[in-house]
Amino acid sequence: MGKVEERSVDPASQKMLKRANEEDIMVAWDRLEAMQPQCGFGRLGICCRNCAMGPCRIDPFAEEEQTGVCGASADTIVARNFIRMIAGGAAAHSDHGRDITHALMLASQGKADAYTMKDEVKLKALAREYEIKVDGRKKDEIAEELAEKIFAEFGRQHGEIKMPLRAPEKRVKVWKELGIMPRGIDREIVETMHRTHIGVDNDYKNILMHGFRTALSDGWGGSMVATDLSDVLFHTPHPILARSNLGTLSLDEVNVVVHGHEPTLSDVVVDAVRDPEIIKLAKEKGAKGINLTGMCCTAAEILMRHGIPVAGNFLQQELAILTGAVDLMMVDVQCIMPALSSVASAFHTKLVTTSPKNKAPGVTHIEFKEEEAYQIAKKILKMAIENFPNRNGHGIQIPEENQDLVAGFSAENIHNFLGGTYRATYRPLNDAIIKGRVRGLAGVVGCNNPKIKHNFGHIEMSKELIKNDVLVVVTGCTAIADAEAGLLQPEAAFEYAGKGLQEICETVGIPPILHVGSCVDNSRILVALSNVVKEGGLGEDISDLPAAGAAPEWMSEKAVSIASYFAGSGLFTVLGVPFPILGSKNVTNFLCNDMENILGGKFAFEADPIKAAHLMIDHINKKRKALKFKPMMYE
Ligand code: SF4
Ligand code: MSK
Repeated sequence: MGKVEERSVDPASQKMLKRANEEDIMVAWDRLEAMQPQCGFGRLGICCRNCAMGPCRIDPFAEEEQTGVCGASADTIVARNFIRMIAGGAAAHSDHGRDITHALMLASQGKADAYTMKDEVKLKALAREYEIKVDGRKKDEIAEELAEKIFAEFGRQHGEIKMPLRAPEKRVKVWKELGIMPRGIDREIVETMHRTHIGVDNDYKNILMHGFRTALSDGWGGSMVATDLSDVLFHTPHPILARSNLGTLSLDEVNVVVHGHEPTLSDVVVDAVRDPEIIKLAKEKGAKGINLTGMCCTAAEILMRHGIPVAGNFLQQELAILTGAVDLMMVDVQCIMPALSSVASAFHTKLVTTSPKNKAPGVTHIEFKEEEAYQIAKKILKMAIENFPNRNGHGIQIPEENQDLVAGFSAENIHNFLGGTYRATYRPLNDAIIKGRVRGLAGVVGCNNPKIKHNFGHIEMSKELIKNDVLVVVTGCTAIADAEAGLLQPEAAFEYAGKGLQEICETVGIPPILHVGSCVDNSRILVALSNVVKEGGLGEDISDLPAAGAAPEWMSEKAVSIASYFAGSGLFTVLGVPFPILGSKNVTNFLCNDMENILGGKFAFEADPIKAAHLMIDHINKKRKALKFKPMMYE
């Protein structure tokens, strides 16, 4: 069992890791240790099992260049494996987007009472974008037509999908000239599987370029659909105060944790916990009420819209159960560790799966159906209440750590905040960058990975960036890490930000790090950057902006897709853990160097978050110089 201080920087997590050690309960860090040494071929991306002549693996030290049985080179194998990761991530995000579209369709047809179109302004704006007649029509009619048109984007066979047209004109031109405008959201994922089948594409550059098209179909397609239609159904977030970390669990209330990604069930649970019948039942069982908290991206969805506390990020899912205070954890899809059931079995915690796409052996499954969302939410809550009296069997240890945060920023409201007094505009933000108050912009996103000390990469990188006057936007597990470190509060600007950024934060009353949502909400960053370009004065393309992206602790295929649509949209993007591509010098060189001349963006790998932040700052400075901006105001 490893030292807890080496596993996480978060004191609350350290306490639970200590408990895991003492009680001999395996958590992700232990399983990583037990897995050593991990397969070097896999790490370098040079094993292939795409057909039954294999598995083949390329010896990176062989004197003569090796190939697989079919003749596939290391370049081909690495490129194929890499774009299959993109496809896995794009599929997860896009299928999420499809589910939200389905919920919108049912809501518009009056078949799902729990949902209404709460954001009519956004509904109409989207409808106009999709050339749907708005005037004089009921919102249900508009929503039904919109859902139909968006469904068609998934399986589009002719032309191209619409949302990438939100990018600056020059960016769209780059994609068109390279022939990588996404055509259909599902189509690009299918084509990735086709091209990477035995005996198809073996030109690594051609393979990689299709990988970017697949990633773009996620960021400017499936993820963007998920974000926009969630806003229509559940309303676009507004800045909101909330709390974070394991200390948000309650000693005397029924603790229900929602974990996963989709807001369709969790948003309804937010209503159901306020149901008088549920509150009465909880009290009858000796609890003071129900305490709903979230985990991972589902947490972000209900945090941003309702201020529901966040219990933790990816590596805290097992630790939440280790408090002994979680009466029920309900999960939907993505980033849910199969290990949860074994940790839960050591406590009274009831684990419930809700998606037909995610079941687990021996775990209670209550299938979620949009048509009966409220009743299902209540059924699960009743199960949690019934389980509350069973807590006593195992000691409860809730860490006291419980940080305030502000969340709820979006491409729509950032410009209200940073905009002028009389009209919403990105102008003051652009001017602050041009005049050297703000150096530039950074999107820091992504998961935790036990290979990197939990939360260390996110927090240190974010702090270093704001210290250097870079305005940071965060999503997913990064946002939770930064919240737990107190960085998502306006006061953090005084403690950590450079003078220029501090002045902006003080004037506008925002934190130096803006929480813009869940993993699919990385699409908000793309739209915000496009808006900054369109406002003028910072170049003509996203690749001209003094801006960069990073995923300091990434682990999931979704993060590979996100990083690829960031880089494919023109952003320099730094990863804390290398992609499994180092087994091919050509692929590595293409992704970390040459692609900058083609797509404007490229990747770098750097585990040290301070060094990584400086790679981003150097890039931002390079872009400022190219734009002939004045030196930073306070340097
Ligand atoms: Fe081996 Fe080629 Fe089959 Fe891959 S596709 S397993 S490299 S023979
Ligand atoms: S939850 S994809 S661990 S950010 Fe979106 Fe966190 Fe990464 Fe999952």
